[in-house]
Amino acid sequence: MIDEINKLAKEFLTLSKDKPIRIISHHDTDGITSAAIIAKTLKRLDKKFSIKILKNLEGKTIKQELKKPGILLFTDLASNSLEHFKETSTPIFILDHHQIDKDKLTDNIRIINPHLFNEEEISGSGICYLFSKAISEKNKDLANLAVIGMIGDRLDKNISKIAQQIINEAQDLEIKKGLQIFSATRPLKRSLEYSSSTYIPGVTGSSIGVLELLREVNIPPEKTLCELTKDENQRLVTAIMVRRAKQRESDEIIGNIYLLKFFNRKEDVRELSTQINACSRLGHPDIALAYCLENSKAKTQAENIYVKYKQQLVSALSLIEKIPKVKGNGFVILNAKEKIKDTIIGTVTSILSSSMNYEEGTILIGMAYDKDKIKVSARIVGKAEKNLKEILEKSLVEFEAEVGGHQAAAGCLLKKEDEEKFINILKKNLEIEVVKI
Ligand SMILES: [Mn+2]
Repeated sequence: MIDEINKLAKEFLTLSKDKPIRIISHHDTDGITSAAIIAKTLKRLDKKFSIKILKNLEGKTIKQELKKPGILLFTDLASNSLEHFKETSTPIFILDHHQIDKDKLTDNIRIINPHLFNEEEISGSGICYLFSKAISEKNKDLANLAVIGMIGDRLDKNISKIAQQIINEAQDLEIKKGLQIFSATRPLKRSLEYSSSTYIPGVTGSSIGVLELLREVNIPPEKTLCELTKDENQRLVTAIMVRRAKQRESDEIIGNIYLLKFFNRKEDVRELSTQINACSRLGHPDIALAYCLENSKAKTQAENIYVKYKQQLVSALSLIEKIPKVKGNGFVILNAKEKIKDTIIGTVTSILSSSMNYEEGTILIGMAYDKDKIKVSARIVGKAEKNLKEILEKSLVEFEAEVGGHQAAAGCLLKKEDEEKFINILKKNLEIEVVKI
């Protein structure tokens, strides 16, 4: 794959000579860091470029983009949209890691996707970094951004060889074992309350519960996870394990903590990644991008948005418990309608899937309105033995909607008028899925 990247980088430089470059990237942390890596690379070459960040890449957007002059470079998306490039002869560059339909590849598409090389998993930002390094070794400092993107896509559970190499090349990165509660560099009274990655019953989302827990283990609420003594850390781990006693064993509460110097302060990479994601999802991809490019005004803005995001998340979590649910054998449909923002319904459903409220194997379907559309997010509790993407695809045959994601986490955007009909079909398909197993 590396040889192919080198070749592609050369071609890119030749073909983009004297031409404006238009970068189109995905709106999650991996997509934003991908765009940031390319932006820095092109800036160093003194090239003209523009950046567009998209929630999802639609056929009509591609059509419009193809009419404009210049070179198109897609990062962290487009592998799923190859059919829209067949009517053009313009060279298209794609750096992506999403599922790809090889049959739809045409000669004008120049693409790097690990699935084409039978490579192990690597993030979009990781591929962009390798591309950038192929252009110049001087871009090695951009490995930090690739690490943030990798954590954003949660690829740190199973680190491939290439990903490990990128980690090794990152500067000022420190990795240590610890509780999977972020941020490890902020006061525990905050990080425990918002710890959506490790769900603690009675503590996550409850400031009173947090203070009770800290009093019980005799740890000052202002201390950060990184500042704890060995004893304090052990007491905290034990207390959390007790509260999670009923939890499934598959969830691990101890893991690697990535600390990276950002704006001259040591930061928890999971928090950076969540901040970038929050900014972008709440409608400010421009701020997210500028933040990655270490613009100090963007830093203040990003922090303010993040505070709002955390508040929204905590209130959405308590709200979702109260809305009426459609419960079936092995599945729960949570239709929040207009009560929860479409931008956070996926995160809320993810957090619920790691809480102990549902049995292992339960399929959770979160739904929320997005103007005249409905955002649907499917998650599974525990290990995924069912293919959520397939289930959604099967349920959407009659509708105009494209399914994104993969086996364990999938989603789509549906027309509001199809709400009832979709729920009925989905219910039937979920029942069938349960019978199958
Ligand atoms: Mn990605």
